[in-house]
Amino acid sequence: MSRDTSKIILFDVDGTLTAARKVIEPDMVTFLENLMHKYPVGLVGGSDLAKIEEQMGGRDRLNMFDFVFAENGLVALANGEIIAKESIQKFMGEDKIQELINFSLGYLSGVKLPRKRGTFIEFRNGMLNICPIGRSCTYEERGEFSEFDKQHGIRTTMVDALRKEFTKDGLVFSIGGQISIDAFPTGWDKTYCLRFVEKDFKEIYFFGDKTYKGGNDHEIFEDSRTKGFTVVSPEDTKKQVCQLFGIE
Ligand code: M1P
Repeated sequence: MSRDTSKIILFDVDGTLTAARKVIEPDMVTFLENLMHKYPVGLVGGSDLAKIEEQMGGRDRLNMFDFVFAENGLVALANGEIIAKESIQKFMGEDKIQELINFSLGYLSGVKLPRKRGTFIEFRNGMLNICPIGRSCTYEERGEFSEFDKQHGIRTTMVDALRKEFTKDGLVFSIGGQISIDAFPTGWDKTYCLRFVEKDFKEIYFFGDKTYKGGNDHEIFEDSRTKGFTVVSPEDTKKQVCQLFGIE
């Protein structure tokens, strides 16, 4: 059976193909393998490449996708090969980066939480990931923070403070997952990855769970180049894709 290469289907990772920061389930792998016999498929994650690789169950699994866009596409792979990499360090310069890091650490030093762990700022290729509880928390502690955050708006309040301070410098702040805030230059949201596919595909489908304003799927979901779909879980993703593409 030949593939319909006029279309590409892009998927967010956390909450769309997997549970938050969890490894993909075997039935989802089978589903995607079958889908890839029919259409090109790509991943668009906010996380860095190492985390997406881990969630897909290893490098071989990752390489089966036509495209993998880590950090919103700032690290871009086609058929397992890196085709582009963008650097926030180059874009912002050392002084501004330190200003952002110092402000964030200063802000977090005044925040009391049920628990704090380590790695409050993760420096990636194309973004800084700011995490009030610290990225080295356990899965249980992650869940606990997420509930606390829902009640106390820790991240939304911090995003307001960051926006007040750094919007003038062309930085945006987005709540992508359960425990952290992504910081990157304007335009380096998930729409960034579209430059790698817009010329070759007539239709670009996108499925994501955080498509609401402020969520990290919002911009690509709304973009005129994509047909965007909101899902509520990996199960819902399968259901919607099957309905849309007439798959049994
Ligand atoms: O779902 C994408 C997000 O995944 C992680 O978020 P958290 O650890 O907060 O659940 C991070 O890698 C984040 O950068 C990313 O947007």
